[in-house]
Amino acid sequence: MEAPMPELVRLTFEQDVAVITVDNPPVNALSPGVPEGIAAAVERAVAQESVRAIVLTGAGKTFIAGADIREFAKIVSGERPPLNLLPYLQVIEDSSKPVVVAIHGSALGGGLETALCGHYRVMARQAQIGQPEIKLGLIPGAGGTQRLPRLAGVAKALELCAGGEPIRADEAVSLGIADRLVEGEVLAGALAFAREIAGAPFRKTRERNEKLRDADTALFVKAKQEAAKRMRGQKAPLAAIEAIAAAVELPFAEGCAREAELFTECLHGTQSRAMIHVFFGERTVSKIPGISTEVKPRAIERAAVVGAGTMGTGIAMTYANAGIPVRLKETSEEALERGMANIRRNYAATVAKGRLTEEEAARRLARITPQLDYQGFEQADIITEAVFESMPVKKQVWSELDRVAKDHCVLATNTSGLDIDEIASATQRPEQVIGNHFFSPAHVMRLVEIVRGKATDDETTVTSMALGKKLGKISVLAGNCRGFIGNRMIAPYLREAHFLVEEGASVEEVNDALYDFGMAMGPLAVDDLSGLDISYAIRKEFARFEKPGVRKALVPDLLCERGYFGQKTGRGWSLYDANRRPAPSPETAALIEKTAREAGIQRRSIPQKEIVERCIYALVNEGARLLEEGVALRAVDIDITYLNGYGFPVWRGGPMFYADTVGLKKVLQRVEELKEQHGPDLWEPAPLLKRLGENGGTFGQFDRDRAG
Ligand code: 3H9
Repeated sequence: MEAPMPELVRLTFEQDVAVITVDNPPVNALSPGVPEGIAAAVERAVAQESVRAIVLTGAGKTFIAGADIREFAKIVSGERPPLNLLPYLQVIEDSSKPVVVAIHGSALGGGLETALCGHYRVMARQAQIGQPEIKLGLIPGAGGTQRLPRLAGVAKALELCAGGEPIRADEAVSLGIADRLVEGEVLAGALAFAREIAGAPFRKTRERNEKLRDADTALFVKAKQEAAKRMRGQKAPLAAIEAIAAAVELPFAEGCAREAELFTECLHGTQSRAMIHVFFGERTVSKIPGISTEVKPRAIERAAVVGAGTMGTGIAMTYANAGIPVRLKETSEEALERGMANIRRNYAATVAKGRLTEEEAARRLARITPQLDYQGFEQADIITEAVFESMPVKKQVWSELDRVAKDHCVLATNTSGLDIDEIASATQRPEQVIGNHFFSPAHVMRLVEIVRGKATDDETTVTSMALGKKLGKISVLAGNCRGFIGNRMIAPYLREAHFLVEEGASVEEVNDALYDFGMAMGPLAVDDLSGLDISYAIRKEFARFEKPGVRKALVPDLLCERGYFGQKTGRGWSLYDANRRPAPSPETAALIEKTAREAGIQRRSIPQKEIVERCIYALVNEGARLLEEGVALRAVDIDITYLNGYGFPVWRGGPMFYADTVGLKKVLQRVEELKEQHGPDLWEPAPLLKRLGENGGTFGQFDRDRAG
């Protein structure tokens, strides 16, 4: 008796065409049983005499979104055997009856590799295909690097496999990856196509070698250079390029073997573990424990923003870009015009770069209504206040807004660290007040910290989180404390960078050490970019929290007193030319040396390793405190904050994940040493770090335990 077909894959018949449907919600991943099911279904369809062609499709809203990412950790730990999809997929390619793959939604990673084994592909207009494995620190491991260049050509395959970005159906057709664009229902289009080609000769993708001949060495050299620049520090893009080189140089089977070797190397590396952690982390941060699923987000159809400075204009553009009409208020004609000019300049630059059509830019601009009064604010579903970062100013604005905002309006304050509860106290409805900490430039940066005050109600929280998604942002929920997650952690990180230069490291050594670690910019370069005057103002605002007698960096205030605010004044920690290119500043170096000497700080040459450890472990130690206090819900929330708002390298997984890879015992030991050297006020290990470090724990395990 024949074994029953796994339910994950169904075989049905539409007269002379067999239809194989993968049904593995939510995204039809190639979980155990799916590849086997597809191969078995193909064999059964081939054996059925009346069948002239086969259509392979996905149930629900997508084709196959790839291998099951949840399986990878089990393979690495040895709990599951290595994944070898090739033999199953080859059954599709070896079918004696033509296989037409019907793609709607996404065909990504192993999903595209499955599709490439079909003899034809038809795509819905909105569908996308891609090899995004490098975003998981992996390379295509089921023949993608071997078959894709045979269909798309080597140059395009390099771009897709080493760049990771998906492409749309029309491009897939023009490249020869897909054969037809289907308007309307994709399965109907695929059935019609199958009947057209049934009976005609067809070819196996692995035998289509013509396009491999276009390749030359220069193409690979250029691809490697680009990958090294755009994805600095990442191993997978280079491995993907090497695997495509194997497609050109070796016969198909040997090329596949090389691909498998490279895939396995990546899979067992730390980078892929880190990037898979990030993939799931980006989805985890939207889940808020303790809020019932009954609480639904309110619709946000109209927005209003107060303040047309850098943040306010960026936030207004963010709403406009997401299709939400927005009123933008300023107090003077001049400030309003400056803000609108900034917005127009931004859109014009995006059009000039070819990233937006002129028509679309005009539509977005038209969604922004500049004004000097509160007209129309009573209709807004959310009001975002983005005025100057000063408590009295914000409270004044909120007392006015409270009078004009409608019932159930989300009252969002854009602050990078002020007390949300105090701001909320200026209104009669603190339960509707929430922090929305956007990062500059707000229309570009992905991160928004959503800050819950003590009175903020669940509906406001859920609405803010859902809105973040609609705006194309990653929203991380934070508790209300000075600096929230991101800026509270950045304070000790920058503190160490400042101390290090005073102790003898040069500005360039500090910047280079962290840049080489993988940070998008060195800490002092970030300081210069964001403006030394900004941190100066924050230091003054929070001076009352400082503990007397604790060491403070001396040079940052001195730079500000000289009017050296960083890039905007052409000098700060470094010197900047008209194009904002940095050069060492002898004057700053002399100021640092003199200040340190006068303060009796012993100067020495500082190894790169110490620079990195002091800055990064300062982050980790503060992160551990935030976790224990509940300001951050999970360690992964801290990681996602740092990756998307602070330029932490994605391939290290975020500061807390990185600390886990170093080993918390080791991190703790080093923090204890630093405490010996610099005192407990600066380096007292966070109790959580101490506990985990002493008991062999990890932040990852802490998250799992907290989740229950
Ligand atoms: C690969 O294929 C390697 C191969 O070369 C073969 C090697 C041998 N597996 O994103 P969403 C979950 S590597 C497991 O919110 P959307 C996701 O976690 C893979 N789970 O939906 C979430 O779960 P939850 C290459 C997956 O509509 C739920 O599905 N492929 C997978 O916004 C919904 O996801 C990729 O990298 C998966 N492959 O976006 C594609 N995919 O509800 C990865 C998703 O519990 N996936 N989940 O939080 C995506 O890019 C998006 O999910 C997609 C849909 C665009 C498909």
